[in-house]
Amino acid sequence: MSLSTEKTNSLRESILALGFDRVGFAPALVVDDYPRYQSWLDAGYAGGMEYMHRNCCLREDPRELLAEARSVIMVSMNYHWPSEDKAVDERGRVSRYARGRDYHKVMRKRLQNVELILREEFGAQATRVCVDSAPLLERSLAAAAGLGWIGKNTLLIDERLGSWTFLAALLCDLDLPADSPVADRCGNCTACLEACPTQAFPEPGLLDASKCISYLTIEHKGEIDDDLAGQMDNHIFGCDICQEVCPWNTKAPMTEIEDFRPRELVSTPLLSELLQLDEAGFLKRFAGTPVMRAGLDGMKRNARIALANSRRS
Ligand code: B12
Repeated sequence: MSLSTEKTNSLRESILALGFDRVGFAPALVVDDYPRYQSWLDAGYAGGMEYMHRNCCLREDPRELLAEARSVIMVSMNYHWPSEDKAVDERGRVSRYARGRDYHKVMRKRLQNVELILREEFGAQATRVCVDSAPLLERSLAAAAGLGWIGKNTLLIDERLGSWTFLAALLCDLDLPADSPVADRCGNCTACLEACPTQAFPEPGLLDASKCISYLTIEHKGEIDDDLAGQMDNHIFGCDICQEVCPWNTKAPMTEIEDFRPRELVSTPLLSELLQLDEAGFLKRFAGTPVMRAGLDGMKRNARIALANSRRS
């Protein structure tokens, strides 16, 4: 079913009114970038993220997730809060996206409200909410839906919001008019590629996740090679370096979403305190935030590395 222009505009407005910063539509068709994904896997750049290999072909076409899908509604949300200066006093640094309430929960709830509106007011009969964990190439789809361009650091960059955004998708059986992609505005800038302490970008727009501090601190299981650990400074969960140096992020507005307000005990914890935590203490401090993903053992490993790095410098 296709919608009139008037109806389409009213749908966009309803979605933005639910607290999303941007919305765009892409057709639910084969994703052009899929071969890039396949070669990324083949090159071993997914490191130990076995789940990226599992069901990998589902990412080729959103209709693998919802057979009736005709359109993909892509949304983004700004999570940019002012950040403290580089942490001192043997404190660790948690990346900005993980300092407040888990975005999976925040976005899913809001998209479920969009889902209701689509069904009740716009006649959709088949819908599916996808926040991060579904096998969907969110950045490719967001770029196709005109939400920004894919930068050399592989992040989706929005001219107004920079890259401090979360992405999510809602698949539906309505025929929505596709938005146009925006032009790549990275130009000759290579700040992100040069700033990466572990040289995790073999080329612009390509990330070797097995070297990325974000991967090492969040997804990697077991010990971390000394060479890489020595470059991790005090990053104990995720890394923002390739975003912090991006000129498009210097003027990015702050978010007004209270859920993303950094929690004091989460953002820059004392490393010695982390090393003392038991499961109950870990839960008390990090429940409801993305940090839960690393688990207590992962966070203690990261804290040990950060402490060793701070004592060496
Ligand atoms: C696995 C994963 C990771 C891995 C691997 C990251 C990576 N670059 O692949 C690790 C753990 C390292 C990671 C780190 C981070 N992640 Co992450 N991650 C994902 C996840 C689950 C899948 C990404 C994926 O498929 N990677 C495989 C590669 C090959 O795909 P890709 O980078 O998306 O690239 C595709 C397209 O962008 C396109 N493409 C890429 N470059 C170019 C260039 C050109 C010219 C063209 C034409 C196309 C093109 O082709 C690729 C194949 O389709 C997505 C959620 C999702 N379902 O998509 C979140 C996601 C990408 N992550 C996100 C975030 C916030 C982060 C971190 C900032 C967190 C942090 N602070 O530590 C870092 C950023 C590191 C970085 N520079 O990417 C956000 C990004 C939001 C945004 N504005 O871009 C996402 C979308 C989650 C979300 N729902 O908001 N992540």
